[in-house]
Amino acid sequence: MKPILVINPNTTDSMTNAIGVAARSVVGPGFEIVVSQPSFGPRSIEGHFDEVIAAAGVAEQVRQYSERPLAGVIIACFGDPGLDAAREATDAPVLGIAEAAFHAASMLATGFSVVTTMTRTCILAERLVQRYGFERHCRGIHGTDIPVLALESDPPQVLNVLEASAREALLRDRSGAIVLGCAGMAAQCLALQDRLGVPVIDGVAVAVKWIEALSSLNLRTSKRGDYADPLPKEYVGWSAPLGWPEVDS
Ligand code: 2AL
Repeated sequence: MKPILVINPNTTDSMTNAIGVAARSVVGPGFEIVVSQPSFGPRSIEGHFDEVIAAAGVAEQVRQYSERPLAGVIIACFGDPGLDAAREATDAPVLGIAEAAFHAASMLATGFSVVTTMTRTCILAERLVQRYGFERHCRGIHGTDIPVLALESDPPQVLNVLEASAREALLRDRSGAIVLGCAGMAAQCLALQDRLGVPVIDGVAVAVKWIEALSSLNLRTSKRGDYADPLPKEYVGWSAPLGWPEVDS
């Protein structure tokens, strides 16, 4: 069984477990899902400060698993924190769930809308849309003002709020698909798709499938150029174990 490491960049155990359930519900034969979360950092990621600390947590987890023969790594938070750093730290393919979802949505509709959690997190998704070059496909990003950790507390009510926001987004943006803007929304994906009658994309599920495809084609992260291993150097303080040692050849 080839392991796919799914990192929840926040430190809420129940959300890590839920992400594991979502990933295992779609994983194909020959692959297994291994879930992890950082040993430090915010319980949820809802802004720039949270995201910076969470990115270091993602680096910690990739570093911890870097000796294992992974089929791939998934960063299961919609800000894709630490994505480039993770690609330096392993040659396994690494996908962020926002990146994976944008690619899938752009293949299923000419325009998509993102429905996310707190309105203040919309800027994080907006910047990813720009960074990945999806400005011509993403027609709007909509905050529901549901806090990340409240997604688990009342699923039927969350589904109603997501449905209302998605219906407005489809109309206002003239979109053909909805991207879920938080890993904690994975459990709502199929029910929402049934209600809306348009593709609803959960980045956790599509990232698992992209990783299976890349791994089956024996495609790994390029180690030529800027995704080469981090330069060996000493790190100090709490980050000391993350330093890349000199390898004797
Ligand atoms: C997220 C997410 O996916 N996990 C988390 O803690 N925050 N995204 C978001 N837009 O709130």
